[in-house]
Amino acid sequence: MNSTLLTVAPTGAETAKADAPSLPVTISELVSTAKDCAAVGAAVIHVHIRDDSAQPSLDPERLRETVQALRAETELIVQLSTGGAVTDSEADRLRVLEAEPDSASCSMGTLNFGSDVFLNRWDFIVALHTSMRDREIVPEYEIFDLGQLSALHRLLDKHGPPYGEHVHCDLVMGVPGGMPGTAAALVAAVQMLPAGASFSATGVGRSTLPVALAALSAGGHLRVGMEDTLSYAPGQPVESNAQLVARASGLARIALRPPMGIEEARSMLAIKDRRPVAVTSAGRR
Ligand code: KMH
Ligand code: ZN
Repeated sequence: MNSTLLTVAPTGAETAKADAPSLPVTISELVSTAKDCAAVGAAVIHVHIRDDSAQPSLDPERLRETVQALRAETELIVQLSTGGAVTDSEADRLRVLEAEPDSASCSMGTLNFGSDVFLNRWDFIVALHTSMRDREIVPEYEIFDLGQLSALHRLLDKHGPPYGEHVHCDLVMGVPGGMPGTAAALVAAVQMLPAGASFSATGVGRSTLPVALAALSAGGHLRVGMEDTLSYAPGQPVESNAQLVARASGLARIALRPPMGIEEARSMLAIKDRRPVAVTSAGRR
């Protein structure tokens, strides 16, 4: 792999706007963040939305509007979170797919999430996987712990490949309750990936840089953003999502695996093209 897929996760469901004023919570803040991040190398945006009071939301209408706005204003691959917040119901999380994103997350198991529980029952995982395939949405399998890779093998063996047939995982490391954000844990996870799968990695909090460096050296891709870390360096709060994407782009260039272009990312992940048709001087896109 000679380029690096960069995903930005700009918002998440856990941080309060009051604690991080640059957290994008409105559709226009999300679009503006998305443009800034695309300009410095992001190809995918992993989206959680907020309501009018900046609280996490899975409101179907707002999800649809958000997907449409990001698609209209950027070329980014739009990935909606089906993880939502730990308090969201399975029904609401499944309904996220009705907003017709390009991609959606599919968390591969239940884990302690700080002092909460992030519940992902087996039958719910199967429902997400099969509903995404029916709707031609590409899943990103979120892996928080090694056992969840066993669950992924079982899912693919019993229920077949995802839409587009390519398997892409995101190793979410350093969650209190999940696998640690270390090079050793990353190598163990990579060894358990299904054959032919690609992976990105995300180190939560202080594990952001160790995980990014380990992922690059293991041939993986990167996810960064304010969903995962609010500290750029000790004593230095993150200023913006684009600051984190720019740093990841720099690391990828140092590794001689520069940021992957959006078209290459669409092809690697086998994304269905839902963008409005653009006619350019070179013809139809
Ligand atoms: N907010 C976490 C409980 C996902 O986006 O799919 C779940 C999460 C994973 O962020
Ligand atoms: Zn998320």
